[in-house]
Amino acid sequence: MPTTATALPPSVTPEVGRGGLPVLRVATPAVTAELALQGAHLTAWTPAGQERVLWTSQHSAFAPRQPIRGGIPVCFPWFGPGPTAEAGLHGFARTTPWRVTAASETLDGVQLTLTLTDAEVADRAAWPHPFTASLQLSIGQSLGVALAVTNTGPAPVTYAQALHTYLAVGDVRQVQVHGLADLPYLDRLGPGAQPPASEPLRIGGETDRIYPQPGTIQVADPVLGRMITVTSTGSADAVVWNPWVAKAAAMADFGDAEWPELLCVETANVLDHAITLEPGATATMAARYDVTPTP
Ligand code: TA6
Repeated sequence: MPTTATALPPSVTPEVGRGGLPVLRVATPAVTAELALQGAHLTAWTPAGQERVLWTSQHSAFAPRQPIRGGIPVCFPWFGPGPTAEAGLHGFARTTPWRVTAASETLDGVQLTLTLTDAEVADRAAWPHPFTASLQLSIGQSLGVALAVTNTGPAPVTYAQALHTYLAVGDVRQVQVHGLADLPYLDRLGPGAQPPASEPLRIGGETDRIYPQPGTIQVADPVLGRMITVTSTGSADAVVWNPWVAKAAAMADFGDAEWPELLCVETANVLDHAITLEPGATATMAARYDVTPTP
């Protein structure tokens, strides 16, 4: 079990989680959360008085080097299929254990920093570049997640990234997504580049779209009576995804009847917006999630 490289505040407890994966459990009067060290993967975040805000499949694998289906997968250093046939979907960061390198608690909640370097990645053949990545989380009534990547090598390096956030919703067919109007988007289901659609976006089928990052996206959920606001910085793309019926049924780690329970709103730099870092440079991409009750 990877140990934490730093002392933990009383509200953060290391435990053996599902499938034997080491996790940190966060519990304060304001919030509960769970983070798997594998992938620095936040698998649960529930502000006091709210329903869970992050969705995780009841059928997810929890096993070494297996992706966790739900929460906030940290997709790095690529998004989607890898550079080689052997390279897993969405990069190696999400299936590699990270180290806890800082932990503290304030009135606003718990702050955690986890770190990953190239030396700790078992198989870097698909992307053999020196790097240091850190994920800073601020876990309270709101959630802040920041992914900083430093090029520790002697040559420029290019990577793609996403905070692939699975938001829990009451029924995806009834949510309205605001903030994407007037934006052309890439429909990844085949049609390709599309003109702006009307506001708000409603989900009526399998949806897999990349929008030029608008900055703030709001998911209005009439079933759970809340609005989730996603505010991103340092990202040029937003990905919106729901597998709908057929794709959910085709995924072994996704329950056939789970697809109405979630909508992925992902903060990303992908495709033409991949990041190129000069030696020694650092780039940070961050997202903040706020939950407000709605009448
Ligand atoms: O971001 C959308 C997407 O690329 C979909 O095409 C689908 O492959 C999904 O990600 C899978 O994400 P996950 O992180 O759960 O493996």
